[in-house]
Amino acid sequence: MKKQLTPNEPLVSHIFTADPSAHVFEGKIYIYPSHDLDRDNISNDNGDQYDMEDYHVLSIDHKESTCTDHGEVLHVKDVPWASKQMWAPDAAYKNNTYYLYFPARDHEGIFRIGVATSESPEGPFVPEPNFIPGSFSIDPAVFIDDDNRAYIYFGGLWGGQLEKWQTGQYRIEGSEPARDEPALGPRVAELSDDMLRFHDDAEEVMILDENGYPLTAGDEERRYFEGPWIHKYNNKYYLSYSTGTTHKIVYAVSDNPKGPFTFQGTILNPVIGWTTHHSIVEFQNKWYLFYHDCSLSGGANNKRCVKFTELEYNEDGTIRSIDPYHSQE
Ligand code: FUB
Repeated sequence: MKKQLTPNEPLVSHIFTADPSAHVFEGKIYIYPSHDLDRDNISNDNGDQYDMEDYHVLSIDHKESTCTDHGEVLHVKDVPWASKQMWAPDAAYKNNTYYLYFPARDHEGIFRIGVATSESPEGPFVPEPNFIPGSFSIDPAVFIDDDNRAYIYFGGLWGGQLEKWQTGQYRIEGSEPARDEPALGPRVAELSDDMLRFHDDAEEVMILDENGYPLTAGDEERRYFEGPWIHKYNNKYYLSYSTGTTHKIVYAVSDNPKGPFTFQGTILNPVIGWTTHHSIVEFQNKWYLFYHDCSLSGGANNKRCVKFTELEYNEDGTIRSIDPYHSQE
């Protein structure tokens, strides 16, 4: 299935898609999104309305300016450890292999992160029988640094259960810190050479304000909620993420892939719909933001569509804020 491309318009409209993770593989942009189903589920803070079952892979043919849907590449019924809710995935390439990282609830209802492999960026992907040991919560994002070391970032509040892991164990009663306490950060772990395990235990990523203090849990305009993404620009590491309750994509910068990161500003102002989720990729010397909104369904929070737009830097390395519904400048 192919569709003509226009910036800020849905990449595809024959299915609902969300949470786009974009990468350049084999000279094309491949997008690994969630696949929202056209169902009307109960809606709550636990995220039950996001009842996804499978993944499709999309790719952009720059010359023809079309987007292709390569079809279903992995279904929950083929993942032995997973029961439901195939949420935001990401992909990586190493060892002549394409890896698809994805969160889902296990048979106890706890979110874990799994990995599946393929010889092709288009899939299909074959899952490992078990989730990655030591993994938890949602929204994996994998970054391979210039030295070929790979890092996985993950974690999301509320439905994503991150606040339930504060002791290092899953505690059902775990809740967000008080508003004046440090906010919870995403987690990061270096991946093993085979990309199938954590090389060491996951650590919490610190996000600091302009005075070097951790952002607080009550600072909802800036604190981490879900959807981490890492990219490198001019030798600095940029961690971008959703603020959840204030519906923005913001970013922080560090000299080290594990942080601490210093908060910088907003990349994307709120879109139509509750969630916001993105990725950033460089292609042919331009930078692009992939994101989603709920415009295709007329605002249904669980029926989203993936879009893209150009992303621009200022001379000092800061990113120009994007208003999703007005052209830049
Ligand atoms: O798509 C389900 C969840 O919604 C994702 O995992 C979050 O990042 C949010 O976009």
